[in-house]
Amino acid sequence: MKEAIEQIFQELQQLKATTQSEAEQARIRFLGKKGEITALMEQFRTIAPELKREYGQKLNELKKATTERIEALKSAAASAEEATQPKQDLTMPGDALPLGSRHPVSIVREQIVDIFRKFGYDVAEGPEIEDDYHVFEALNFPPNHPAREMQDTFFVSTGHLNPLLLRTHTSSVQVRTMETQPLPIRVVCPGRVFRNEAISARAHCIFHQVEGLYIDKNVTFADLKQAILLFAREMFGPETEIRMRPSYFPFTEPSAEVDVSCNICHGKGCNICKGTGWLEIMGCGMVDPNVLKASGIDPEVYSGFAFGMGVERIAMLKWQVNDLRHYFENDMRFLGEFATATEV
Ligand code: 2U9
Repeated sequence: MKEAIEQIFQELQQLKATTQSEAEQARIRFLGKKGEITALMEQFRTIAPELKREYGQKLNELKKATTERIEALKSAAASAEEATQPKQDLTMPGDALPLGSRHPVSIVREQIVDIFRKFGYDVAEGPEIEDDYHVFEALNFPPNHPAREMQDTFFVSTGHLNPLLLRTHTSSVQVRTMETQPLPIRVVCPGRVFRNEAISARAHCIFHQVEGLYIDKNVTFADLKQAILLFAREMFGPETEIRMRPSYFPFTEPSAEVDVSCNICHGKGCNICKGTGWLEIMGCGMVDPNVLKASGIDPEVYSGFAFGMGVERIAMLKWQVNDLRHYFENDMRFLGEFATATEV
């Protein structure tokens, strides 16, 4: 028996297995029901009691060494097999990655800006945190105008002459353009604006505007009307008509609100246009002489027109979305609707 144990110890040294199944064969050979070590265990029961202690110890060592050796061979073979066999079926089609899409407000803002680019306008952007001068003072807002009140404007700093605030319109960018750029000026200014308003289906404290400004010699209200008509037809279709209603803004005189003919009912009256056949899309007017003067432009020589529109409002009309809040919630079900929406 002693020799048999020694012999197996020797064999263990030489034992090799290149696959897991070869390692399993070796386990069966030594430790299986009819295995060599199992047979020695059987034999052990019949040996003389004085040898039991010594042989028992040897046999236990042998069994332990064999088990460990076979386990080591098995795991080495498993890693080798894993390394040579592809884990996945590489011929399977891949999983499609979830694709993002442009936000509807970005789509419409870009569409508006592109139309004016085509008309020869430059694009300018400016700071969202502005000062009172560029948002109100230079735009002919009187010192006590209600838009300057805390209820309407988010102030960043107060208590001095020119407080910092979140811009309530992008007109401040046009003011900066007038201060720095040579005449004539033809510019559109897209951007985010902030108003201290309660959030509802029709209003939000953050929204986006595109404003425009054209200053040159002999710019007239007729030029303004033509520019807006061409824009409306590019944006809402070639059949679109516009109408202007008198309005008031501190920075323009005269001022107007612009409506486009309803592209849903074509003027017949529907629930989108509330039966009127018209949809309000923007405000506009001739730049007030005080605004030109404030930025060092002589109103006796130059004149200009300006306009402004809310991007969310245009997007609501375009896609018949009835609640402004959808544009701010980033619900993937809503945003997914615009995955391929690049055209009207
Ligand atoms: C300068 C001079 C004049 C920009 C203008 C409007 C009319 C207007 C509103 C539309 C909906 C703002 O988003 S809204 O709430 N805007 O009605 N904006 S004229 O006039 C300017 C701008 C800059 C130097």
